[in-house]
Formats: sequence, structure tokens, C-alpha cells
Amino acid sequence: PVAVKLADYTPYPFDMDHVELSFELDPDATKVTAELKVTRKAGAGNAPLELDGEALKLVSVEIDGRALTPSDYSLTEHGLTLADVPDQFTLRTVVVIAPSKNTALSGLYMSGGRFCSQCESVGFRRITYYPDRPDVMSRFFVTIVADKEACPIMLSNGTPGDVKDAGNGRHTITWDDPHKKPSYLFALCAGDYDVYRDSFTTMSGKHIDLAIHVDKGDADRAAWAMDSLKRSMTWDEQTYGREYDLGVFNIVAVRDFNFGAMENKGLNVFNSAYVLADEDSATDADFEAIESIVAHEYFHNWTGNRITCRDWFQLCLKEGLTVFRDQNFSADMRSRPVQRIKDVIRLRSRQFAEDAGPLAHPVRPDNYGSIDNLYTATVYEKGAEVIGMLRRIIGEETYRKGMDLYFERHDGQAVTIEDFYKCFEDVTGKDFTQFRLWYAQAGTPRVTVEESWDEATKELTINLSQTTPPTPGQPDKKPVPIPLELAVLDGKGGTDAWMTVLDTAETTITRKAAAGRPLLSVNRDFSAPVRVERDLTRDQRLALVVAETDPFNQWEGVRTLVTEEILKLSEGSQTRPDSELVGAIAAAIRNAGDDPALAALLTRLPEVGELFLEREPADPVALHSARKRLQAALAEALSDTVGTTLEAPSPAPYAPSAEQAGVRAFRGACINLLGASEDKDARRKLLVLYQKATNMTERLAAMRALTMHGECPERDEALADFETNWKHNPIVMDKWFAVQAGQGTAETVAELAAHPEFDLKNPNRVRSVVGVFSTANLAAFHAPDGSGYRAVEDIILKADAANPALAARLITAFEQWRVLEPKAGAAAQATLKRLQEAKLSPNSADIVGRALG
Ligand code: B3K
Ligand code: ZN
Repeated sequence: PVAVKLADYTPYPFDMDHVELSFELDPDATKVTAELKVTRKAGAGNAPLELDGEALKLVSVEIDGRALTPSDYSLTEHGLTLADVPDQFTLRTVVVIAPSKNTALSGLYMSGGRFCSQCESVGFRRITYYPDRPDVMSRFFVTIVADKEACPIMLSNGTPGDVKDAGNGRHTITWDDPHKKPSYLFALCAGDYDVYRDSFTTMSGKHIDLAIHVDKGDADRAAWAMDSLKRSMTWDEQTYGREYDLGVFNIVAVRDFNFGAMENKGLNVFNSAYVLADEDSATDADFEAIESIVAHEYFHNWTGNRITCRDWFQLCLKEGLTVFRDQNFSADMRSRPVQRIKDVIRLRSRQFAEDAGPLAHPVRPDNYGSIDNLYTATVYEKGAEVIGMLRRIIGEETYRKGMDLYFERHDGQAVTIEDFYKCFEDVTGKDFTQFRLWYAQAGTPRVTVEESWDEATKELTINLSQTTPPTPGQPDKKPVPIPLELAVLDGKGGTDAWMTVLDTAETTITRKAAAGRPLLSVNRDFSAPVRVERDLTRDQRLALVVAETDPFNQWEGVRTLVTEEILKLSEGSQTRPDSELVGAIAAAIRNAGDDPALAALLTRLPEVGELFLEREPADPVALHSARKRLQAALAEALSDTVGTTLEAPSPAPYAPSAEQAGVRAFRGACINLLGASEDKDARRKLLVLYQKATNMTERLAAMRALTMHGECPERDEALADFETNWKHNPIVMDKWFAVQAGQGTAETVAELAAHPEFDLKNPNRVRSVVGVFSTANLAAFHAPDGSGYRAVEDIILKADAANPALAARLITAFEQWRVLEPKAGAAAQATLKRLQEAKLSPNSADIVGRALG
């Protein structure tokens, strides 16, 4: 596909002042009438009117009531162009679309017999002819006509009018959205739902009707999502001074959805996995994910909807910023350090990997082949880190002033990263040109730290230097401003902390420490998304863990020790885990006992994928086996703790609170250790834990731990029991598929794909098998004989024919083929080449092409 380039941006030559859409809903043939009030912009010359359109059946085109004939326009499979149009006119088009045949889940489609839409980024053009770009903002009026029985509820953006009879068993409603918006925020949902209702009073006293629409019988399971929504609304008022701006806020949960959720104005559409939860069916991780995604989509109302992106290159303007906002919301709802650690695990395992491979791209790319492939960890997670660094550098109060100015200056506009930073330049008087390199340069900067102590002057000299490795299309990198939180620690709890911004290739700083040589703590709280390189011995690292006063770095210190140990074991330079080290880790875990959520994180060893970046070539099989050996040693060292923890009852009565979740997280970590344990009795204990579990978090942990033991009667019993109990709940069954895909082999994948409940058309189900296998079971996926790749290849090809966005995402699992040990690397490359030969969708072809480089 031809690359779209940021440098080619030109404004759209027309204003769309007012849009009236009318839908006559029918699964096989929905008639869409669009009336656009168009005005040529001053200075736009005699530009033609170009409208995007895809998979539409054009019925008629009229200008100001005059019907056009095919000779009056040009029609291609990408759109409709009218060469000679007046300066001001009304365009009326009628098209027919087939929601029931739309398996790409972009545009208007059917899910569970209900109508549902997804327009970001370019789905609206699959609904009607329109300038489908975010800088064209318009006021939308939407009329829906539908069968009364099939669609008692008809939803769109904004405020609803009255439902009226439309004859022939049909009824109609008109929605008016007073806020101008781009087409990607349009939404329409219609069908028969159960509704969970509540209300919210804003800080200025306005009443908002809140409603969550779910499958019949599921209403009670929407309570947590509703609670999360109300807390998000309050948080945005208190933290950013932002109030909701419509009288209604609707959420619709759908089972078939390409990603987590979508922030359509006043009508958020959610993957039902991120709405429905109760103590029986959901884990604490599910509750946490729902809370954060509900918040994320709600926060988009200001960062994304009121102020949107000028073009898709600016995607991080809304996504990075909104992730930063939702991370802080979660930190406020739960534990800030625990949240930070989880965010960093996610960043490093997904974004650092992306940044180090062939798909690396800047936070704001300057070209793309396929827009769907731009929704990446780099845009989202690194984009959030950059906002975090901005706030760290200018301070919280100034950050808030800059945000206030941004909201005031750009409300109702479609803007750029430059516009955003101009607000911060105006409130600080500083220049952010160098800082904006974070948006332009791909690759993870490396910071090297060297220190020396002068006993005579009592001065610690710290040398800091940075480099950013080359990435595709960017051989040379400039230094970026890196905010580093530092501290010297006296080992008795004394902490002398400060922040420095490393904005040159190298710098030297000195720090006095009267009491003798201190220990140096670097990049505390993970103040910058960089890789820190320090040449420390194991004993120096151990001493640092003990002296550390920053909770993030305490965890990080243990993490580094564990990583080094796994690497040694995987390379054969050591055959058994070092008992002193295992003892030290066990002690750190026991010491963290008063914060069980933190203790649980310390217990969790880095995943194989997180170890890939440490060594080249990466050998997933050796890493997996080394990791297992260390886990078994840890299980043995902690067996008393595991025993006493699991003998105690689980918190009751159950609540999804952060406090209880922390206790269950540590219980889950102990269950997981039993999964790794070589204790003869472990399987029996796990089966009992599975049977006696009073909540899904522990039930699932026990079932997963049993699958860690491989094939055995206890595992089979748990899996069979789980399937019998949950076969009617697809969200829970996704977990059943995922647990097996996460532990088994290529054969397991083949069996799961042959299961009657495996559904190629349902993204959650496909991801729970193929996505989990290829990202969380790397020893099997990257098996040197290529069996793991063969197991997914065919599924990916079939998925691609139906749903390109889904398949393209699955193919990214191959991005690391170049860093793998030679056998797996060659098999992965061969698979990519075969995929390239197959007739792939443009989305998937874009990923395959870039991955092969
Ligand atoms: N904005 C949507 C993502 C849309 C993805 C389109 N390919 C959800 C979110 O980030 O909030
Ligand atoms: Zn988002």
C-alpha cells in the first residue's frame, strides 16, 4: 500500500456544517440517507468534493434536490468525487449496506443479533460517503427507523428525541449531538438489551442519566462498570476540572469487538469482556481492567472528543494523554507504586520489544501504510510515558495550568502535538523543541551510569550518558531530555533525592555524602522510559535492594537480580539456582508482607518475552526452562509462607476492593508457586484449592497452576469441571481457552481450534487461543521445529479473510524473528514469507512487509 505521509497534510477544502443521517435498519440491506450541508472554504479555489466510501451500494446522489447521473460524478471502490460543485449546497446520497455480512467489524455490523458500529479510524466510510478524516467536524442529527420487536432500543450520539411509530411494526427516533465531531466518533447501536441504569450529578449540579446496555440477563453484571464510570466522572472533575457535557451517557457492551472499547461521543461501545463482572465469573484483574478501560473511554470525552486530532499521525495526542490519565486514575483508586510497576511491566514487555524490532516507529509516526496498524504500544504506552515526563519536568501545578490552557484554547478543534506543546510553552516560557524529539525518534534510549567515590572530599561522582539505537529509517539519533529521579541512600533509611534532566549525550554530577560512601538509586519510580545500564556486582545489587527507599526501585532491584539469574541458568553457566540469591528474594517477598499486592509482584518472575531484550540471540526454550527452575527453587524456599497463606481463608464477604484484591493477588502468587513446585503433593493441593475456591481469581489461578504441571488427572478434572460450569458464559470460557493456550503445545492449539466453541469470527475467542499462545507461551510458539508457527498460520490466514484488523494484530507476534536462536528464527522468517505469498489483506500485508524488513 502507498504510504500516507504527515508532510502531505492539506486541510479539507469544504466545511460540513450540518449532517443529517437516516438509517432504515435491516441486517441484510440497511438504507442510509445522508444529507450534508456543504460550504466551500474561503481560498479553496475550485477543488472537487471528494468523499470517502467503501463497500457501499450507491442508490442515488442529489445536489440541492437535483438528481445526478453517473456522468456527473466519478465512483471508485474508495469513494465518490464530484468535480463541479457550487460554493454552498446540500448533498443528498442514498446507499445500501449489509451489516450481516460485515465480518471486519468496522462500520455497521451485527453482533449477537444487534446492530453495532465501529468507526475509528476509517469505518464511517463503510456507512456512507463522507470526508472520513478527523479534521472535518460537524453537527450530527441521526434518525433511526427499525423493527419494534427486534430493536426496542435505538441509540446514537447526543440527546434522544421521542420514539414515534413508523408504521409496519417499525418505530423511529432522532438523536441530536450538539457537539461538533469527526465521523470516527459517530456510533449507532440498536437491538434488544437489558439496561443497568444510574445517574450522576456533575460539579455544577447538572443531572446525567447513565445507562449500560448488555445482553439479556446480564444487567446485574454491569454494576462494577457503572461504579467505575461514576468514579471516573468525579475524578476528572477533581483532577482536571472537566465536567461531562451531555444529559445522557450510554454504554453498550458487545461480544464481537476488535479491541477493548470505543469512546464515541455520548455512546461508548465496549467489548463485553470489559463491562461484565461479578464475584463468581470475574477475576480481580478483570475488575481492574474494567475500571481502567471505563475510565479511559470516559476521559476521552475531553482528551479526544472535545479536542480531537487533526490527522491520524497525531493519534498519541489523544491516546498517550488518555492512557496517562487513566493510569493516574487507577493509581488514585488503588496503590500508586503497584500501579507504576504494572504499567512498567506492560511498557517493557510490549513497547520496548516493539521499539527494538522491525515494527519500531516514533510515538508520532510520519508515514503509515495502514492506519489500523498504528494503534500500538508505542503510540499508547510510550505516548503516556512522554506526558509523564513532561509533568515531572514542569511539576504538577504547571502541568495543570498547561492542560487548562489546552482545554480553553482548543475546545472544539482538531489539533496537533505542536498545538499541545505550545500551551505548555506559553505557561512555562520554556522551549519544548528538544523535548518533542520524544515524538519523532523511535527506539528506547539507553542510559549508562558510572560512579566513583572520593573518600577525601566525600563526593560521589556520577557519570550519565545516553544513546538511542538506530531503528528502521532512522540511523542517527540525537540526545533527548531524560528526567532522572536520583537519590543517594545511606543504608539506614536516609535518602537524599533529586531530579536531573539529562539532555546531552553525557554529563557528570557530584553529590556530597558526609556519612561515607552512599548507594546510588537511579531512575526512581521509572521516571523515564529508558534502559539503564550499570555495571554492578550481584552483592552490590543485593545491598541496593536492602537500602532502597523507592518502592518501584525496590521491585526493580529484585527484578534485575532475578533476570540475571535466569539468564545465567539459561546459558548453562550455572545449572542450579543460587541458594543465597533465592533466599534473598524469598526474604524480600516475606518483608513485603504488609503490602500483599507488592509481595505478589515480587513473586512474579519476568516472562520469557521480557527476557528477549537481554540477550541476542534469544532462546525461548532455554529461557523457559531456566525460569521454571528458578520458580521451583523459589517455591521450595517459600513453602512455609505458601502453606500458611493458603491455609488462611480468602477474604469474606467478597468485595472487588483494592485491599481485598491485594490479599488475593498474593494468594494467587502462592497458588502459582504450587504450579511450579516439585512437591509430590502439589497437584492434589491445587485440585482442592480449585474445588474450594470462593472466587474466580483463585479458581482460575488454581486451574492455571494445574496446567503448569502438564497432563495429569487433576488438571483434566479441573478443566472438565470448569467447562461444564461455564460453557454458557463466553467471557469465562475465553479464560478456559486462554489457560490452555498459555501452557500447552502446538497440538493444544490445534485441539482448541477444533473445539466446537472456537469461533473464527469472534475476536475475543481467537485472541484467547492464538493471541495468548503467540505472546504468552513463547517456548511453544517459538519451538525450533516450527510447530508453533504452523499451528497458528492457518488460523491467521482464515481470520484475515474475515477480519483484517484482527489478523494483522496476530501477525505482530512474529516481529521478533530476527533476535531468535537460528532454528526458530529461520522457521519464523519462512512463515512470514509464506504469509507474504498468500493473498493477504492490506492490513496484514503491511505488518508482514515491515516485519520482514
Ligand atoms: N480509540 C479506540 C481505539 C480504536 C482502534 C481503531 N483501530 C479505543 C481507545 O483507545 O480508547
Ligand atoms: Zn484511547
